[in-house]
Amino acid sequence: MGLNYRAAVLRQSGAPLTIEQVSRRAPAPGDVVVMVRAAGLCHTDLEVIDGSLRYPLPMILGHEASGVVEEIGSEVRHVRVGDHVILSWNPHCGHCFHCDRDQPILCETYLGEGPKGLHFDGQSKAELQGGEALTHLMFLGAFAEICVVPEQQAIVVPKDIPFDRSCLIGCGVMTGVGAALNIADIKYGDTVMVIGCGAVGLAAVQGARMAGAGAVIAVDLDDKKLTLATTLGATQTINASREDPVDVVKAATNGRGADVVLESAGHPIAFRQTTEAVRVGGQVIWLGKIDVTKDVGFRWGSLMGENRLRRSRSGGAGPRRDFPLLAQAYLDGKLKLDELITGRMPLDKINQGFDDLRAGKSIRTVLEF
Ligand code: CXF
Ligand code: ZN
Repeated sequence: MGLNYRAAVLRQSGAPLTIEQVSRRAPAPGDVVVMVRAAGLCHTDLEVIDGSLRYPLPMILGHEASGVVEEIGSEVRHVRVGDHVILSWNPHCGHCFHCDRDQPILCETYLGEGPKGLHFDGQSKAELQGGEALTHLMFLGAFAEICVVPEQQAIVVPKDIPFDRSCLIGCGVMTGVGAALNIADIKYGDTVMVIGCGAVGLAAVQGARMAGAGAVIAVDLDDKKLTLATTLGATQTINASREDPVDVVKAATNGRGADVVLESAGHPIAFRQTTEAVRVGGQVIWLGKIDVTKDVGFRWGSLMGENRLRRSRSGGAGPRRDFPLLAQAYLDGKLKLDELITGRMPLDKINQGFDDLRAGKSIRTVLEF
């Protein structure tokens, strides 16, 4: 493909994305040009569309994607033309305070530069007809036929995993599975509770089983999502509109509570339930998000049990280590991804896909290119 291609552009928050003809700029020596083949619609994109996450516009969103490498810059070493890659949304400089302490997710350089929507080199990699620069979400901007990304954000995976499945590993699946495998310390036979069965929660259910949990108790308000949780390995489900999840988990554990509670609902009530439902000495991992200016209330006594409380935004992802492992787990039948895809659509239907996500109708809608 040449320099011109189609992209979904956010020109104004609150307004629909517009499908536009855009062009890419020359890749830097460390860049990789990727032909995007599939991209998932994630809540974080929706937050930008709806305006609760603000970036300079016009912007190309999309940060959960996979594709084929079409071209590489002269300094690229780990990626070759023709490779199949999953895009990583965690650019990091490798030499700041937090990178030096093995916390690339907190990279200070990215936290400074990311909000500008330009790459570390200060460049935009795409422009509108007429030459106006576009910004890119998380240095990606994957709701486009082509994406120019730094080498570190193009992670090579086996060629036999289909793109519509591999793209999910880039965000939602990595966060959920990683919370169980990388963040929580799940012991064989543990009781793990997962609150919220969207894409991240359903991945967390699977991660808990992969980690050796004996019981996985899934909580949601939607019976369809709970049925899916059972398909993916939950041993018990709770519809929180009918039963109190804290009571049910206590009843299932001789009154103690769950060894590990993974939260992926992103609701103040769910956050509060985590510390009520965990046993003393247990672990709570918060994955969900609410408006960062809002408060969450906990009963002080629920925090007295020597619990480990941890927030994770990425499931402790080490993309070059974890993305190929998860792709292989899919190929080996140990990680289910097909079940997470509730819709497939072309780029020009993207606004419909986000309407479904906003209405809670979808787990993951995947754009296919
Ligand atoms: C999110 C996780 C929370 C911080 C912003 C990015 N990841 C992707 O959706
Ligand atoms: Zn995401």
